[in-house]
Amino acid sequence: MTSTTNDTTAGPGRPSRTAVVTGASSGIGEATARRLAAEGFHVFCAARRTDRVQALADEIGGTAVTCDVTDAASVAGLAEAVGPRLDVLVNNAGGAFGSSPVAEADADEWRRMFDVNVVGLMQVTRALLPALLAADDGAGIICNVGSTAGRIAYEGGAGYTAAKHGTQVVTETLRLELWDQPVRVCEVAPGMVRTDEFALVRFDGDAEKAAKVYAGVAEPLVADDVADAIAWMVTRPRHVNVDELVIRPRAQAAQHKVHRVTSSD
Ligand code: 8X3
Repeated sequence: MTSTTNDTTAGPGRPSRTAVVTGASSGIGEATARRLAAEGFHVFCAARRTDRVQALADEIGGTAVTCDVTDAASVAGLAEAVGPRLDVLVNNAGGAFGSSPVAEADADEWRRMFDVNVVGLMQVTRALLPALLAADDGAGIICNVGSTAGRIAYEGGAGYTAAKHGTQVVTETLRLELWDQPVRVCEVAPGMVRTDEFALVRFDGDAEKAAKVYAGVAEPLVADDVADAIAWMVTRPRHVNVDELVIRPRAQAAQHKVHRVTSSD
């Protein structure tokens, strides 16, 4: 784990509110880090790709932390970099790997999905909870980035939907377990969001397959839309807990009901 900051000192010059965003190297994580910085947070930008989080942290005046959420030692390093107090944790690191039907599923892909979407989220939460409980005025908040895939099933999606159902259930469990503690627990569950990497990673770099996910959809959500929702959720007054927020593009009424305009229409 390495961390570098543009401003390591507390006090004048350093914003009083702090946020950690995991998976900050691209997509929703990157957009959320930018947005929270614009809202006045000092953002710890955590991800495996050092060059990317460093460039982002340099740009937004935050702290870059090289961190693999699936690795306990790496997560311990993140907690060390953050220190004793934290206001906001956005557990965004996650992803989909593969789209095979269950009958042809790859166990390693499934393990990777459970590892990053569920175990990683748990490890980061466990490590940073003491700091969140020490946030000023009991205003600490955890926002887990789930998915509409955590609410339904679809063919070829079982490994990912099972993992994202896991994200949802862990969030709910955590809220029950922390009911009397000064910290809030919420989940944002996005539907179709067009990012540079999500579909490309899922289809192992196959750009044609990835493009088909968004084919004919004039306006899928973009990462900034989700960042906007997250920023709203984590900046509510401290007595307000937005349990879960499902956000989709207008064109997507459900996973299987997407309005697509193709050239043959
Ligand atoms: C992404 C939503 O529809 O690709 O989390 O499963 S979907």
